[in-house]
Parts: sequence; structure tokens; C-alpha cells
Amino acid sequence: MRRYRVHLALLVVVAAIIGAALHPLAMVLTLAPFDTHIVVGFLVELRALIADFLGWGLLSLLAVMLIYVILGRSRRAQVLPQVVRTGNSSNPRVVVAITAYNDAEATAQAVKDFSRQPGVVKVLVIDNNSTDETAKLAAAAGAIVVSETRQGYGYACLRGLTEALKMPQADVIVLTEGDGTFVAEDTSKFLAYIDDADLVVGNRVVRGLVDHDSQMDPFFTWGNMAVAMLLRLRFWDGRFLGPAGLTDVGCTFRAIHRNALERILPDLQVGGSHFSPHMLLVAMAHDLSVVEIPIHLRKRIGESKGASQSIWKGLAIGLAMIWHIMSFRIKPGDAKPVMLADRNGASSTPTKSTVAAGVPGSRDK
Ligand SMILES: Nc1nc2c(ncn2[C@@H]2O[C@H](COP(=O)(O)OP(=O)(O)OP(=O)(O)O)[C@@H](O)[C@H]2O)c(=O)[nH]1
Ligand SMILES: [Mg+2]
Repeated sequence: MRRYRVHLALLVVVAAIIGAALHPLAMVLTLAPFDTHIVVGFLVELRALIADFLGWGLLSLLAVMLIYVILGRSRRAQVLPQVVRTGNSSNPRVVVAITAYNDAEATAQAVKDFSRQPGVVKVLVIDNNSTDETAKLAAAAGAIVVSETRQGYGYACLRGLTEALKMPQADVIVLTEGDGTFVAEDTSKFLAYIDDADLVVGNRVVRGLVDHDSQMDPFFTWGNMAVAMLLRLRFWDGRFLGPAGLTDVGCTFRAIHRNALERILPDLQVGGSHFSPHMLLVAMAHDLSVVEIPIHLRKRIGESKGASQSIWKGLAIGLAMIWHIMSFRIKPGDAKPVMLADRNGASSTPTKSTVAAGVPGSRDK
């Protein structure tokens, strides 16, 4: 079922489009100069059937979400202790983890740009089975290159967070992409807020900061804002409409305190495309304080491997995010240990981190 849920969701969208198209089609057919009442009758019946199916389906989904919200809230009656933030709070040492999959040129540039930022002590590149020169150029640019063999955007993020945490000098871990979309200078914005929150996430929906030719066209902008509202509702807070003022769910660029990451890492379980909202959900389930800040977004260098490949890809990923938000449930800390590949991508060291692909075998974000 897990495997086919995106296909199921796409089927629902297609059914909705057909259902919406049947009405004008039936109207046009009634104007035809020949007898169409049988066909028109059939189209009207079909439209009613689709409307019933979608209406009841939507109500059932909302009911399921409501049950999860109520269950989640009753569990949250046990208030979790605040994260104790250690490390140097005025001048935190930052380790940057960059996800990379066949983005040689852009990743090497990102390594150079992030290495120059104040506070950055190490840059890691998580090479996710690239067949181009990503690993070679990243290393030449000064990064520590880690090879993650399990294909998937979430696996790359997870590996980056895990490896960064192994570095004793990391007070703060920054996660970002090596595709030229994010601006390294924005790191200082995250650091300006990192004293106020456990997790600082970027948003890519502020006019003036987002380039016109970037990934964030109206479809992605509205989609991200809508899904962010769903996520806020999932952890309802009467005063601020959710525990964090989120307006974007898919932004990789984020900064987290070492101690906060130590708390949530065992519960990060998505290896696929919807890792970004998953990390937000886990952070909120663990009562981390989350602040969202506006950041720049540039046009991508090289070809998209993720949501921007096509409108269908974007839609499928958006639907996977919605499903995940609606059905998300964790008992903080109950993740099982698994083996993580070592730096050479070969044998592995057991850690507390459990990793399970949300979209099995997915190569795409
Ligand atoms: N999609 C995807 N990206 C991966 C994977 N492994 C590592 N990455 C990297 O993770 C980042 C996200 O992928 P992108 O292709 O930028 O996808 P996106 O951010 O949704 O959309 P665009 O930036 O518009 O292309 C990039 O830096 C990739 O190089 C993987 O298996 N799939
Ligand atoms: Mg990208």
C-alpha cells in the first residue's frame, strides 16, 4: 500500500479533473444537433459517482487526520524537557552538510562559498552515487566527501546530519543543497536566530528574495504554502496557528543545534523525497522550538533531480508530503537501530538512527 500511495493520490487528482470536465462536456453535448441524451445521462451519472467517491474519500481522510491530531495531542500531554543547548552560543562553530547527486559544478562552487562563511569549520558533501565528477570536484574544493549508497534525497540528508554530528567541533549543523539554488551568505541569517530556536528553517516564499526564474513558480509557491498550513494544523496551537509560523515545507536549507539534532536523529526515518516536512514533523513532535526565516533562492545550476523535473513529479512529491503529514505518528525515541554505511559507503557502524525510505527506490526528491 505504501508503495502505491502516490499513484493512488495521482489517480484521485485525475478523477477530480475528469469529474470537473464532465459537466461542461455534458452541457456542450446537449447543444449538439443530434440526439445525445443517452450519452449526456451517462456523463451526468459518472460525474455524480466521481463526486461521491471524492467527497467521501476526502471526509474519510480528514477524519483520519483528526484522529491522529487528537491522539497526538493526548500524547503531548507529557511535556518533553527543553533541549539544553551546549557549545559556544555567541560564536557557534558550524559544520555544513551539502547533499549532492550529479551536480559536480554547482556542488564544488557551493563548497567554496560555504567554506568562506563566518563560523564554518567544516563542509561535508554527501555524494549520493553520482556518476559525474561531483565527489572529485567537491574534494578538490576542500570538502570532506561522504559516500551515501542508498539512493534518495532523504538518505542524503540523513547521512549529512549523522556525519556532521560525529564532528566534535560542530555546535550547529547546517543542511543545504549543492545545486546553486541557495546563497551561502544567508548562513549568517540562520546564525542570527540560532540562539532563539533549536531549529531554524529557511523559507523560499518571500517576494524580492526569490528569483523569477527559480524553482518557486506559482505552483510550487502556493503548494508549499498550502502544505505548510496543513503541517501547522497537524500540531495545532490556538495562539500562533501552529507551533511555528511555517510558510514553506520543502526547503532543505536549515540550521539545527547539536543537542536538538541528537534528540531527533533517532526518529528521522524518511529516506525519500519528503524528508524536509518529515524533519519538521519530528522536530515538533519532540517539542523543539522552530523559527522560519526568509532566504534567497536562485535558479538551479544543472538538471533537476527532484520536484522541478515536471509538474507530475512535483505533484507526486507534494501528495506524498500531504499523505505523510496526515498519517504521521511517532513515539519519540522508539526508533530501532540500523546499520549506516561508513565513509567509504562500505561496511557499517550501528547507530541509533533508523532509516526507512518513504518512497522505496525513489531516485528523486
Ligand atoms: N532528487 C534527488 N536529489 C538528491 C539525491 N541525492 C542527493 N540529492 C541532492 O539533493 C538536492 C535536491 O535535489 P534537486 O534536484 O535540487 O531537487 P529540488 O530541490 O526539489 O528541485 P530543483 O532545485 O528545482 O531541481 C540536490 O542538491 C541533489 O543533488 C536523490 O537521490 N534525489
Ligand atoms: Mg534543489
